[in-house]
Amino acid sequence: MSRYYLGLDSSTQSLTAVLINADSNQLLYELSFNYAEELPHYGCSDGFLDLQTAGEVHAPPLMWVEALDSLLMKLHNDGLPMQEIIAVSGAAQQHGTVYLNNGFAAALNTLQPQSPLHHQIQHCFSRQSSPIWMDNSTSAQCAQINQALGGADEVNRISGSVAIERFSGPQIKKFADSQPQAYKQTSHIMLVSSFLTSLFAGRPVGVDYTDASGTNLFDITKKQWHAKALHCCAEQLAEKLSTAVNPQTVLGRIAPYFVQRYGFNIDCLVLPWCGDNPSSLVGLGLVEPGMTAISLGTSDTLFGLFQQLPKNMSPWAHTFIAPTLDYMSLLCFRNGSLAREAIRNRYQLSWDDYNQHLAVTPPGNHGAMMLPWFESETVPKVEQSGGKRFNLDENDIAANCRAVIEAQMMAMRHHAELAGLSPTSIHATGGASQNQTILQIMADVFKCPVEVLKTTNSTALGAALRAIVALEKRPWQEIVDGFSTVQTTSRLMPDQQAAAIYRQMKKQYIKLETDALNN
Ligand code: ADP
Ligand code: XUL
Repeated sequence: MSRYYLGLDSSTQSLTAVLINADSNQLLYELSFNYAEELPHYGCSDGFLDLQTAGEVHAPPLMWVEALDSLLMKLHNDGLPMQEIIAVSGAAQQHGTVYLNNGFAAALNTLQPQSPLHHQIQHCFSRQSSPIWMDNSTSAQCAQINQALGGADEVNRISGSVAIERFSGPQIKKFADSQPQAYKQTSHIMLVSSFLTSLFAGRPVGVDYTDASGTNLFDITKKQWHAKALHCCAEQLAEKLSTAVNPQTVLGRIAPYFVQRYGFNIDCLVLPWCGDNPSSLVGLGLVEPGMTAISLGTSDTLFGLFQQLPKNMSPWAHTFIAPTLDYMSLLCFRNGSLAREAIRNRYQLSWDDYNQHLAVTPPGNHGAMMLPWFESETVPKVEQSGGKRFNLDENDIAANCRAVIEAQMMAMRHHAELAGLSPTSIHATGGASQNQTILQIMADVFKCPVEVLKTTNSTALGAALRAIVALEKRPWQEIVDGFSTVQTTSRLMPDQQAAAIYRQMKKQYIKLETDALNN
């Protein structure tokens, strides 16, 4: 019998499943289910509801549940070896909150296989829609939390992030303050991850440490809810959240509903779902401190593992507990491809033309520099958009092409260091990671190798790999190294001369950034 593990990823727009074989280290099956296409009756064209109130972005939790049933039915109908799946785990979009009444536990305990889940739990919600990570409507609550806990720096030190609008704590506070009756009728507050875990476990399960770190309510040093933070958010919050769970805990056997309806083995085990970013970290093979990933997408995201919290926590970074129980930092630079595209469009270039311009300009760009904030920026927080040029002629196309890439890499290195990350190797992903010229500048600025991996669906894959570690008690590195899709397709080494130039240039970049922030 082969050892199969199922990993799921409930993201903003879709639910994805991957099935892996731990004997052959292969990814056998991948399937995505798009909410908008397959479940149009929820009215979520991009996976969320279009609310009229400024900054509010919600999604219907029943849509995630119906997607889960539909996806599992597809796996079953596609003839997957459901009987041989040893364990199931998952990951979900972070920060979103689900509010359930006192009927939830009983409903989970008496699930009938003849009827889909969304019919059986539809009356268990004390709030019909869930605010998700795109919700930006809680600035007032963030200010109140910061004040109650002794300032933004203190909230950052305790919880790993300054109070942030999309984080669960401010969202819960807003609900408790504005709908006190509905809050009173709430028995369980879950994150998307723990809500979906509870369905598989057949009982309400607490949030895992990785996702608890995205709430502003969790003490990331002690790995437990922070009493004062809970208290300043809402009454009786500790009971409603229940104890946070170590992500490597085996929660027990899968609920009979899944055995009878989809043919899972009665002994199939359930692990807690994590946040999607922590899970993706594992799916990208980042399991040792020092390893870092950079995704060059619409925005650029950098995340990596480290062991010790820095003395001064960067206000721009989010620090989460990682699935390995190390720490991970996440930095999201809003101007990623947005800024690169701004330059490309300004001079009407193809990516080939762009790379030619990079090829004819030297590292250091003869001292020409840029602050690449073509849109408002999140790291560091800059409200006003507009790239700034220094010693750089706007008509010098080649120098502008190089300036934006060098500036982005300098900013990433500088802010990674502030967040406690000193990359020793970088795994590059995302649309622009196919551009080797850009990746070479990354290798030179960070002075470390940059690798491109085969991995797709790293979040769902990470969930399945976590389950192997929890059950087979094998080392993380051994599991990700053996896994065929976590292997490198190309590797770029830093050029020592260029790295020395960038070391000097970084100091100038930091000065430009600091001056701009102070003005
Ligand atoms: P998303 O954040 O939407 O998932 P992707 O990871 O798919 O984004 O990346 C899309 C971006 O990749 C595009 O906006 C484009 O600017 C960029 N891109 C695609 N090909 C190249 C290339 N050869 N060089 C640089 N950037 C590229
Ligand atoms: C991370 C964040 C998003 C969501 C979406 O802080 O808000 O990456 O996890 O998937």
